[in-house]
Amino acid sequence: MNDAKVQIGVNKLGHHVQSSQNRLLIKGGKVVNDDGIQEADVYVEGGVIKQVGTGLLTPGGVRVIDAAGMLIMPGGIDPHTHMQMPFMGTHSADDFYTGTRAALAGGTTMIIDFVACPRGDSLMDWYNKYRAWADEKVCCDYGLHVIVPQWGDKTANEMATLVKEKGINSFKCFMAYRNVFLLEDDEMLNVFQACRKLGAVAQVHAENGKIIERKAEQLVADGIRGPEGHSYSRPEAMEIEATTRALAIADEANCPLYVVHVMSAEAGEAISKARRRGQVCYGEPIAAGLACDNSSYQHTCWRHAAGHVLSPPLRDPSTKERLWRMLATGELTCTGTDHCVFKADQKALGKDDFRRIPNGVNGVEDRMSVLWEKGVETGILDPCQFVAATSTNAAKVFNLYPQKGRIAVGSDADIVVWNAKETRTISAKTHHQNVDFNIFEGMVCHGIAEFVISGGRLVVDERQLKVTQGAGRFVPMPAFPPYVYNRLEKREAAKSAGTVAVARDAYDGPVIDLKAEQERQKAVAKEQPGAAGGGGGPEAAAENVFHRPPTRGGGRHMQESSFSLSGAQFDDTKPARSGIRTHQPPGGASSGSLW
Ligand code: URQ
Ligand code: ZN
Ligand code: ZN
Repeated sequence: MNDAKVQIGVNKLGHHVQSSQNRLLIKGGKVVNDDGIQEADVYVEGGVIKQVGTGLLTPGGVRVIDAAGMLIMPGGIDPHTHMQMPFMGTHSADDFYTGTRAALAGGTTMIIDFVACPRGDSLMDWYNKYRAWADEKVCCDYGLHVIVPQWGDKTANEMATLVKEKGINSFKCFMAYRNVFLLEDDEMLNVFQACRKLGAVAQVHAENGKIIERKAEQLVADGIRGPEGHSYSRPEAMEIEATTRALAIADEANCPLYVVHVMSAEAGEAISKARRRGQVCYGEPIAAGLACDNSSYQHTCWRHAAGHVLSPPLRDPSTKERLWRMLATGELTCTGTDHCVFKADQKALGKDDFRRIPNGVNGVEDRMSVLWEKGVETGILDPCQFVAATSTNAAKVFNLYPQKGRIAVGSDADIVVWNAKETRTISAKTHHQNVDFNIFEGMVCHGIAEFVISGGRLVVDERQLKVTQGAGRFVPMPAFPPYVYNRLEKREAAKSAGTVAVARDAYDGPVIDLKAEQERQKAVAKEQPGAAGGGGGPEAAAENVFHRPPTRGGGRHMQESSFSLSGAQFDDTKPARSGIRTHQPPGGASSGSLW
């Protein structure tokens, strides 16, 4: 791991006004936003962008950054990281200091991490814990999503407080990891409904955890204990099924849904289809899924294979291309990393049983380069789309825009000056992530973060990392992101317009007396030859199973299933009957034999 030049304990609030180092003029580059590219200089002061244009008038004592031939882009926003997360008996190895330092080294200037509250605990306690961990360590700005591992009044109240008072606007549900995070469908519906009411975005880890658990047990029983078992136990169908189910439940709740780490192309297509139906939903592929594949699970080096264990797992090599196409067309919206690293000795907790390998891979430092190389250098994305996928779209979904995700007057000075002409080779030997392995090892990438500005501070200066521990801020994310909720509210109104009671005269005819009807059926059964007291025949069984009364002719109601596994029908023993009357059939009494 590379050592950075670290300053510790610099006054958190004073960093915008500390020195003329914070008056920066970025000159000679091209400004890239999600909607256009222009040749312009950018002047930064007091942590915000003050001017964008040519021939700018700036005060003296300004540090000039030469961006000739380079791109000036909004710093990356990684909406999916897990720093120092307690998980599977250990903690992810990057904490909020090492993790955000690595993020900045790669051109990412904001992370959104997850408050990982285990089942049974208080969301608020864990939020406070995460704030305390992060506030003193973060080198760049950060926000938080909150994992909801259970449902109940307390959870509902805590969600409301988190949204109204604590800067939270997204909650994540897990469909996997039973007894820790997994929510049942009805619990998830409750969380989604609460999100809708509060103006939050629901997130989901979509995998059918219960079926996976069964498959994993079977694999271990069959003697498959290596990391390949992780991949075999989590087939794509389990991700597709859970994604489809989560989308349906979110639609039912009229809640916006953000599907994290979309690893399966078909799961991505389910999201895309839902979007085409008008549902407000988003999919997030991650750097790992866009650049790696499941061949790594077959590697004969255990560490290498275990180093790629994450959930959902990497898929077959054709998946990457399909995920890329969906990102390019906007069917998938944001890119994250799910950065959650574990060192060799931590991964080794599962050396004899893949179920105990802590799940997670690196990416927070690598995402920008990997996406540029695999997306822009290949002609799949243009630089504007790159900005959208790495920064602007996340800012819009999580209501940070245009404070974040844009180079414009008034926006935060979170900027990366990107040298797309040069390359670097990714390696665990040189990266800043606190882990002895890199899933992108050896990848040669165009795109180097030559200068990075975080909250107006120059934190990467000609590739030299100069971070300040604790200098980042918690950025509250307000409820009801307009990018998400404007359309959702209109759609909801249109949907409910079609759900109205039909005006009609009240029905005032007779209503069947079910009890009397049952008595009558029993009496009829007794009359049957061989009914043996009417107690144990098929009719009695039918009474317990079928809730509709017999048809007017006394026969089987054709809308009831009448199959039994033996092939018998419940009324097989009944002779054909006719002439059984109801007192007053619907539509009025009839004198014909039908009644
Ligand atoms: O599922 C996640 O998001 C975390 C808890 C672990 N990382 C992973 O394997 N995806
Ligand atoms: Zn997850
Ligand atoms: Zn995650």
